[in-house]
Amino acid sequence: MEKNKSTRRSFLSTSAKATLAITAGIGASGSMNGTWASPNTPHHRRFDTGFKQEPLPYAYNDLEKAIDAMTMEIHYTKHAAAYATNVQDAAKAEGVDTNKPLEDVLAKISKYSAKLRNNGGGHYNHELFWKSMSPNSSEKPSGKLLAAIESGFNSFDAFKTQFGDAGKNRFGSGWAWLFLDGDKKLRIGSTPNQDNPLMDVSDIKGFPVLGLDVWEHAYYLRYQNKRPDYIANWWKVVNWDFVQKRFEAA
Ligand code: MN3
Repeated sequence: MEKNKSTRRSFLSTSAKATLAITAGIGASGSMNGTWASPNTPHHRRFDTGFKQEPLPYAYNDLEKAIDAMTMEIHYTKHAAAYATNVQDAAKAEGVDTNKPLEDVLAKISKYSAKLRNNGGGHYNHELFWKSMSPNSSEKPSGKLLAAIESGFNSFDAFKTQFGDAGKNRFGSGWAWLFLDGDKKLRIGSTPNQDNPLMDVSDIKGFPVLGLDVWEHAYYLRYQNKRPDYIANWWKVVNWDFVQKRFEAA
């Protein structure tokens, strides 16, 4: 595998044509797990999102520490699946090339319909959300990400409080975010509905590294009105390895 990759790299350096072909191939797959990017591709493009729903990376009952199996199943197979179907419909109706990353559309979402905004955001946010959780959470970041969190928010606990408050104080439905702003500085914020920091219409702008769904459909069966209890338990399932990869790629 490693040998393959370096062969590809040296081949590329001598062939602009091949660069184009392979770049196009990556775009078409919409893979968030790609391990290669062209020299002109920003590193975070490795996390590009396609328009189709990807498989859940664990079982519905794997996150019981924080989220019950029925909530996971309904959330993934009904709510998130509907966003995926509807974003494809809207993209088709509005002439959007679905072989290109969804991120490209979100960056200029003001030019498109409310249907594309709501479902494009909904699809992107949930694809990120599933990957941001794991049954084998370390419950704490490490390395450069931990250092950046500690320097940005004083301590990991202070960060958790501030992020949790962003979720608790979001009136109605929306998301809490940890994101990198244009200066690559970590920031906390929240967005209403299915908006996110990639959107040109968003009050907060940047590259999302971690997002928390605070819509009632994400927690109501177990927690009812107690959103703060859901948020407190959610830290037990955060996939810090994934968050760290996004942070380091941005
Ligand atoms: Mn949701």
